Amino acid sequence: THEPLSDAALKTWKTHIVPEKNDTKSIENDIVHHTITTLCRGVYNLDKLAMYQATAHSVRDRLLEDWNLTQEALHRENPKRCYYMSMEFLIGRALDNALHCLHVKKNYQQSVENLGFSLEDLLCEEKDAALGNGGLGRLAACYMDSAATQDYPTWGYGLRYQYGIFKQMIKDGYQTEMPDYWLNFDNPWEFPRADIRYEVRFHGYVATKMNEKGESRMTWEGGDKVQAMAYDVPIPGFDTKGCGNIRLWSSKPLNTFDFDSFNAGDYERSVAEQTAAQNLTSVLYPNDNHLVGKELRLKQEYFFVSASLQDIIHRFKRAKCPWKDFPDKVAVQMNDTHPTLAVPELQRILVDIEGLEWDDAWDIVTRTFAFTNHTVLPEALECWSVPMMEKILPRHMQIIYDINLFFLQKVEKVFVDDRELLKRISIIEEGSPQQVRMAFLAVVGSHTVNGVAALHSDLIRKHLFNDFIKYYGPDKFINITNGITPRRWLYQANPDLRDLITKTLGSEDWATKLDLLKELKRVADDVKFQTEWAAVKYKNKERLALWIKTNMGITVNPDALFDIQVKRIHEYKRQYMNILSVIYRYQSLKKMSADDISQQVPRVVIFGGKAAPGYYIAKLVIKLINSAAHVINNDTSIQDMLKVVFIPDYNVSLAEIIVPASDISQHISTAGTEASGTSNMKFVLNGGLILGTVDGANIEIGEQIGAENIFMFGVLSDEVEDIRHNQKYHGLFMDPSLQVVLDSIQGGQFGDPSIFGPLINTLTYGGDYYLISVDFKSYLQKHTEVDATYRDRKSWVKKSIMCTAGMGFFSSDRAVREYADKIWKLKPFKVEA
Ligand code: AZC
Repeated sequence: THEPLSDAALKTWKTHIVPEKNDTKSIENDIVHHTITTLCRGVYNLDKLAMYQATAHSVRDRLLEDWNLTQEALHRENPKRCYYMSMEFLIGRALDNALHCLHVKKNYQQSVENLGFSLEDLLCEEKDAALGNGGLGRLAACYMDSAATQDYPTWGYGLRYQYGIFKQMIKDGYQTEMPDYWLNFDNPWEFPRADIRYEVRFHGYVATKMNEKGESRMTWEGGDKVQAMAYDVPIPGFDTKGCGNIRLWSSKPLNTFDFDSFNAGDYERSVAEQTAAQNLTSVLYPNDNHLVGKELRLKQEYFFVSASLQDIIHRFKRAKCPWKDFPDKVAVQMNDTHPTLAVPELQRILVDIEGLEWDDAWDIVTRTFAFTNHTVLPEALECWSVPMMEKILPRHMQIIYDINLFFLQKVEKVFVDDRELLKRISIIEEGSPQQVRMAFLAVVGSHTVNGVAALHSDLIRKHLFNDFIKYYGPDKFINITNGITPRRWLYQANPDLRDLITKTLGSEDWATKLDLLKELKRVADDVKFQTEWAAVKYKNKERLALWIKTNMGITVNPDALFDIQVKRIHEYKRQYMNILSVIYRYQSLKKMSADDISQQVPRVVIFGGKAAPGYYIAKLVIKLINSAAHVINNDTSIQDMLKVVFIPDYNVSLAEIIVPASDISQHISTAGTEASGTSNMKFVLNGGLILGTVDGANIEIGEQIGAENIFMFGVLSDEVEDIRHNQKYHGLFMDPSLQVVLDSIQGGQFGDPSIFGPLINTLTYGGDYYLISVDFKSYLQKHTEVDATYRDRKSWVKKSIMCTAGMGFFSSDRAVREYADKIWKLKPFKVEA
């Protein structure tokens, strides 16, 4: 709180509007201004990077006005807000997106050209903000875009990692990792808030003391403290004055002198402690759908929720509302269980510090939080050992025990004497050591829990949270199917398709009302339109082919069928099955006469994705893909009918080139394992067909675009358990075509077979947990069907159009509206110019 400015000062303030003119001359002036002032560079010392930075700064000035307007208006009117807590935000690049949101791209293109550069070149100078692993982090970024675009007063909270997801390099066919130190140069897309800092405590002990009312309260004392400093990342909305924000926390050493914990005389050690404090937020844990229970990670999680809650409470207190109104002003969405410590943390603040009674506090907590589950994979469910928690967060551990005790007492009243149920539903899992089941804590601490696609939500109701439904009833558990932002994933990534759609529909309204795409169905049979549509796809394939040629030296033919699987490498996603089928195709070609080969549908099979650095089997899959690619791509006898490409370092920016170029993409997880998937939506939105299993959002995509426009195969999720059971007791049936493929690998056709032994064992000795041998036959059959369909180009193009036309439902605008209506009870808050 500061003294208000005098009226005169305020007037100056209000009339000083940051860049208002978007004509090319003004833009040029602004860019030059930044090269001189912000960068301190002369005309003879300007490279692309400097030019990018100056350009970015000039765009950021234009965003700032909207950012300030929005935050001021929110401050004044104080509507209910939502906070999206996520340990990951996989944003990618910001410049192109901002130019589109502000509708200034054309003029910027011209201005940059007038200054002697090309805008497309400059865009590539930007480093991706890669503060996420995969689907979960990218979803958070899409939701921030949609919340801003639809004027929902929503802020993201996260961590400002200095190292984003590692850079992947392929050496000798193997993945190697390089640190992604993305903040090397100045980052125009963040505002450091040196004045917004909070202290966060770890370790220490719990004591009792009297509060002002003379009541006895617990207090958390001693231990080590670090500071959280805020960095704000503006999130422009498309076509609106409103501008969203993601507040990222960075850990800093505490600079105040703390006599209690100061090691008198040990200077070196105190410097080391300071460095340790800074290291807390330095690196993003590179695991997707897999928990690695490291102490530093637990500290990151607490650091993140502690700083965020202090900030939220600080804002809440400014309006001087009573505590009971907190849930009417604040909704918190927990993106998976990573922020679940926010539940005991808010309870601790309310009871220990604010002096509320336990039950009143708990009522506030459970009306504030909601929780999104993103996975059913057991290895991804967070469990923290009780001894570790007790050491790092002693007071929280007590509170979790109390939350659990009161919860179990209530359950017990309803299900008298059901010891087994109590054991199953307990937040604490017995064992040595005991574990805290974070998903259960999140359920108990939330008013609403959601899954991310219809099948996934059904599965968590039936299995993971089934006992909770017995107690709470079904209404607490809902589905909100994921979505993607059409701005980045079509408007920006696929300019030619964007222009064709806009021309056909007569306006750009579809970019914010994606349901309008269904109007494309009217022209799906129109030959001229089909030709234009196919030409766009071809051009996008040429663009990708050029990228592959330039960066990897591999020639691929844009006339071939582009078959793409890009996503994190994981056994459950079955890239292994894909490469095995590619080898099968290769062997089939090898058996054909030259004449027959020339009659085949040429295919380019493209892979991309990172394996977690410690995930041995996933890394072997990458090696197998590259070994197979080496043999296949160099075999002239197959007349280029098959090419295999592993694109290194798959990331958001590469996805923007890859996604528009697919004829078909693969989403082939074992049924019941992929909660939703979101790249499936991106590909279909861009007119790519999909080959997929009956899993996640594939199912709903099929419903929306029509079963005739999607290639589905494989066992159903409710068959999986029985099949596994049978395999265990009656042994594995190895599909003969699969056996031939495995034999060729073991026979050394793709290099030293001993390398691949452990990979092959996952099928033969591992019990084929992901059912590759079970689905292989129907998978190959679908591939044959894909080839046959592709031969009929007219019908293929029509399917492609019907794909895009049916994707309205999968806009993240729709998803965010559902969150706002069903969970957050949040209204849009329009900011006027
Ligand atoms: C992913 C799911 O695997 C993916 O299917 C889903 O589309 C995505 O979340 C967004 O909901 N999950 C994760 O990335 N990580 C975890 C821990 O679930």
